[in-house]
Amino acid sequence: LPSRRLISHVRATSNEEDASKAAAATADSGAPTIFDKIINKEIPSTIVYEDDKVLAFRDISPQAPVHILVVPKLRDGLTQLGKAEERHVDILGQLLHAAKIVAEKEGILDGFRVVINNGPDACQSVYHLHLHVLGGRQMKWPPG
Ligand code: TR5
Repeated sequence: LPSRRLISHVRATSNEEDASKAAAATADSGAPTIFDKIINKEIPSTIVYEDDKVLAFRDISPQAPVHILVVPKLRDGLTQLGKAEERHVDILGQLLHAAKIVAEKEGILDGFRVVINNGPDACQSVYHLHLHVLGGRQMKWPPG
């Protein structure tokens, strides 16, 4: 037991934030997510862009001055990118196009990053496919 405690201590101090995110990351259960409520407007969000297929809203915990999530309104099995199939090709393109529209609206076309976290090892926490659009500051490379 003491050694187990030591290991968790080492992890926490090497990168506390990553470790807590990884610990909070869950597997894909296919259960409805909080994004359904945001899409249905049962929970308020700051919407930046909307069309019949896509919704873009500000992340509640922004990691950059601009941090917007772009989601398909209909999840259709796309809990994560790793579940993408041929039938999703159109919506995948629409999501990327919406990311560009969002970047343009936010005035960050000179430099922005689009991120998809896929699965527990990438710290995915919400199992409804979403693109993170990040910008408004110098982005670092490589991402962690
Ligand atoms: O970790 P992944 O890639 O799955 O990204 C999920 C993102 O959803 C995180 O960046 C969270 O900060 C964000 N998130 C989580 C909630 C939430 C949200 N963004 C806007 N509004 C939110 N509400 C109302 N509730 C959340 N639980």
